[in-house]
Amino acid sequence: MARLTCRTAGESHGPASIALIEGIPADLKLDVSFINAELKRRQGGYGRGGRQAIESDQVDFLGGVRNGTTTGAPIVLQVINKDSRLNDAEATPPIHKPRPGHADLAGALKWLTNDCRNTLERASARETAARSAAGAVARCLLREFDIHAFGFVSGAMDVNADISPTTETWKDLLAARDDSAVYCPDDATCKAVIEHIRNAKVDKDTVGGFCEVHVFGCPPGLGSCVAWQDKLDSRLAGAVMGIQAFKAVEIGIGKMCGSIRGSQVHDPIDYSRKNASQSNLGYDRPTNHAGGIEGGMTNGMPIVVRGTMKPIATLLQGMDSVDLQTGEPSRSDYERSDVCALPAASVVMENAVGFEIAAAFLDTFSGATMRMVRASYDAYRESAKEISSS
Ligand code: EPS
Repeated sequence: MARLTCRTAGESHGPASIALIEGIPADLKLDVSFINAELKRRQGGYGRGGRQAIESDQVDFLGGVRNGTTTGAPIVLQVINKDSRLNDAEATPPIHKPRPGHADLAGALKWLTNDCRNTLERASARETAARSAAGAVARCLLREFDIHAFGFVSGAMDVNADISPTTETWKDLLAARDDSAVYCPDDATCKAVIEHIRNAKVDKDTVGGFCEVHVFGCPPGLGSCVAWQDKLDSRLAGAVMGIQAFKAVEIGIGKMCGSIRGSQVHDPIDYSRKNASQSNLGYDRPTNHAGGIEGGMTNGMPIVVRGTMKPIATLLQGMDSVDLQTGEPSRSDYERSDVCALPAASVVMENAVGFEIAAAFLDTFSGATMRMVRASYDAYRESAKEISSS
């Protein structure tokens, strides 16, 4: 079996955003309404610009899925772009004045051109439509094993709330998150984030912020300590850092580890056979500073990933830049954009994290069909029972 992988293709104003997924076993029933609900959520959130009024994202499967069930072949999916105009030169004119913080200048230097259009079309966060759909496909597999990813916005600017959902509380927080204009389950934080976005808009500026994803129900041992490439934290960091505009990723308490002593950082170990869950097998930890990962492997506690998104690079007020045609100073070009896409980014992150967890799950419990994956998982659980009762 090929490792679970995903590649995407497509430009922001091309015909579609596409994903090619390999490694999903046969006979997984896809919950298309769940996938489409994730796409809808990704389009929303306070701070979005005019583009989302044009699009109504829905997933189409072009390969690897028959009657809603995977066949074991590579899956190709697309999300159609209604605002498709890339072959109309007037509607997608050249961009000569790169926006600081966007891929514009680095792309112009890489492909040796003074037109940033091709770069910005591919670098655009429109790509995350396909990536979110791919993540939601992988999460259909995780849900079969009662593994759930829960993502939300935790703050922006001077606000970074400690929301800390637990295995017991996260489902209650879900409704609050989905009712919130910025996908934040904490009302005070939500109001503060909205205020920051509103003020930035008035000032023709942009804001970024903080998102978190918590994963509940993972068995222990996903990932590996034997090769750095297979460490789950390394894979998660790569996946989250690969989301447009993300500048930092932390697992558990993250960089705070450097500020406090070992006795305060590390999570003590308890054992109680009667409290065993599918995740912890009875080994409980009163704290979860490690974010559910030790030695690159899940340790039975919920996985906690934190991401920081920079402010969007397209500023209505522009920024100091240079006209690549003349070399003269100029304000950067303005393309229609969002003031803040942080809520959307939390949805992308939830699905990107879900995808990596599914990849690590299938590395451990592999099989050509869902039945084989289930058998492998059940065999592990049976053996685990013997170990903990011996
Ligand atoms: C983006 C610019 C905007 C965003 C886009 C990302 O698009 P447009 O130039 O068409 O207004 O809306 O994000 C999406 C289209 C999306 O679906 O998330 C950019 O430059 O990165």
